[in-house]
Amino acid sequence: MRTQVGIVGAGPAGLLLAHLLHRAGIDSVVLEARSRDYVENRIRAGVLEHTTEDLLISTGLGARLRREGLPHRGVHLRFGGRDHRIDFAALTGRHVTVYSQHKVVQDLIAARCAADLPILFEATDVAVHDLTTDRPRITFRHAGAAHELACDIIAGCDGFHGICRSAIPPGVLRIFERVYPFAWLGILAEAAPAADELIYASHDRGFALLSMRSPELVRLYLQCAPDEDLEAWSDDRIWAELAARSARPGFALNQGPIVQRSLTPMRSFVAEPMRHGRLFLAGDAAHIVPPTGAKGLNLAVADVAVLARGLEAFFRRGDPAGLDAYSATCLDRVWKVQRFSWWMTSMLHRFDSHTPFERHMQRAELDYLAGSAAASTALAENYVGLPL
Ligand code: RFL
Ligand code: PHB
Repeated sequence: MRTQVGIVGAGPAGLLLAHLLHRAGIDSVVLEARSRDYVENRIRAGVLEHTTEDLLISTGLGARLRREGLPHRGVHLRFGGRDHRIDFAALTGRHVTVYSQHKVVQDLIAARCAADLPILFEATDVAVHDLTTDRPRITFRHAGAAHELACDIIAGCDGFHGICRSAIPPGVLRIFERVYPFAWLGILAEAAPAADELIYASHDRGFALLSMRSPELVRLYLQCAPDEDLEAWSDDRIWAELAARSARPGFALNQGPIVQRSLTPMRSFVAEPMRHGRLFLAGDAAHIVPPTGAKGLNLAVADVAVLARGLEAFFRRGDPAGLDAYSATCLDRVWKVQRFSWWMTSMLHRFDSHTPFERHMQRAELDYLAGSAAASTALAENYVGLPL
């Protein structure tokens, strides 16, 4: 088997890259470890930056997004029993769109299948070889047989636990990492959102986030211990804790059946550079942000937008400049987004190690944000997305 770009991973990064390459007339093969059903129903992110939305719409993926995406023109920060709204539209002229990551994945898979392009689910024993030659290879097993895929370029879009980053020899990558001393317990519940925008609540008991997926489905998160036992959380305990942390006079959550629960560890992680020879890392394979800034999916999209441009120049004109600049171009954005995600996380969560002084600093930061148009604008322009 032979292709121009071998793509490992059918998450948003791998699938969108394949889509952008197809539009540029470049062949690719996507290899995915999981089943189609699994990747299409994996509940993850929910907030699209305006640049992500624009890219999806401008490349023909806007039909359902336009119908089902919920435009949000602001978010609420809730602390001290009060709300402060960050008005994205007034401060930046932009909005974000609430649209599930799994729908983005479904839309991309549908487009690839409609064009009859190769995507192999349940590929096992995937391994990458000869990365520093101009004929890198991917070996894998599929439907009971061993295969080899000869490529010009390999895109490692296989997420944080994939094989591509670890195929890079020791000593090449520099790793930067922070692991936070808490996780998020997330639920999906069949209930109407209590407000029409997201609420980020900072409370002495810990952080809570009230998000949504549709007018009938809410996505709610509670800060918890990193090794929290989900069994110890009855539905009643979850609702009581959410209510306590989001309390405000006149506010009540709508409850409904909890249809999914998960535990998300919180980590900031960057591997530099994002390239080794003919292997290019994109998305979570190269970096992880804590979800407080709603950035992971958007960062994956930004990476592959840069990579697709570089690959187009490389294959059309033999011009390697875009590929040579890929890592530095992406990392410039990655570090800004890391800063924002770290800052949101640090400002809004309860840290058991904090001294009373540090708690005052957190509260003063929130008060300053609430009272300053300059500080609110800084949050808003990062949240809606820095320019691509
Ligand atoms: P993915 O989505 O992890 O996809 C990688 C794919 O590679 C496959 N794979 C392999 N395939 C072949 N061979 C192997 N050896 C393989 N190993 C792995 C995997 O099965 C998978 O299909 O990475 P990608 O494409 O880089 O996309 C990144 C995003 O998924 C991630 O950053 C976001 O979900 C993060 N995130 C959020 N991002 C946002 O922009 N906005 C949000 O609101 C937001 N909320 C979240 C989030 C992530 C969360 N969790 C669960 C981590 C909320 C949560 C709770
Ligand atoms: C979500 O809806 O899943 C979501 C929203 C905002 C975040 C993180 C997750 O910051």
